[in-house]
Amino acid sequence: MTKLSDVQKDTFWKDGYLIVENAVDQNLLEALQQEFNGWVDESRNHTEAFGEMIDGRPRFDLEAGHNAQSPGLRRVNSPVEVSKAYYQAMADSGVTDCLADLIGPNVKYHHSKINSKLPHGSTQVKWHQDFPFTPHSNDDIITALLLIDDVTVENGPLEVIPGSHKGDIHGLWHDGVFTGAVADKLAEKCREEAVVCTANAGSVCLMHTRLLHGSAANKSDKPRTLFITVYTAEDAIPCSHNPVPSKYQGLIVRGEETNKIRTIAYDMQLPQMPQTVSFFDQQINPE
Ligand SMILES: O=C(O)CCC(=O)C(=O)O
Repeated sequence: MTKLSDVQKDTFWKDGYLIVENAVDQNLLEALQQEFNGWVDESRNHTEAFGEMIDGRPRFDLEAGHNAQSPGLRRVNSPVEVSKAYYQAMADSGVTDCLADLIGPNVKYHHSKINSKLPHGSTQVKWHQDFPFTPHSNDDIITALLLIDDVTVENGPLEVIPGSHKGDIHGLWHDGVFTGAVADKLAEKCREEAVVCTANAGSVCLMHTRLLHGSAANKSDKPRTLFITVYTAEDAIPCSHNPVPSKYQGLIVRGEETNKIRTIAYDMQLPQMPQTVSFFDQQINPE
């Protein structure tokens, strides 16, 4: 099913991102919200990261200061493996239709996660591009950020640099250390030029894998939860390990399998695999 107009598609390729309202229907949105609230409640029974992904690392990540009264569930890895609602949003929803319109007809799933910023939490995301975390043979790769809560300027919205997907690939290694973030000087420039992406719950922000982006801490009384799914063209073949491995990696969500590989020219240093539950640790305590 076609979801995007020609104007929307042109905007995506020009700016490197596009916000689409009402990407999932109200019933699915409510199911996604309820599921996440259930996980937040469950996290009250834990004092450290819990659950298990297919590679043995924890599925649920807690931020510093988390406790039963004031839970700090900041990351759920691969929620599609433990929730029908999240699986549906990934595999067959308006979001999937948007992906087919942009990098289709043949589209496959790479990985997914939930990033949550609870009220007045400290979690922030430093400036980076996604491609150096997940290099592939070509860059027809989109990160779809589905808003589970309304996102405002106060609650830690995504910030982007329009058009930056057409520029260089910026390294995430500095002086031999993988920081998961661009160099400080570039980050400073990004903060000056940033465009803030706000929208209502149920909207999706579609972001090209080479777009520079980051986000600040949540300074508000409202949570900011995003369901983030990375999709690739079917002929984009991974060149490194999946940072969030999933039994569904490679699932064809639209179109068909062609068994072809398409390449573009670039060079970059391979990423460092996260040793702990999420890339937040790589950015905060680089090794
Ligand atoms: O959670 C956020 O605000 C940003 C997410 C992000 O940077 C990413 O998924 O690459």
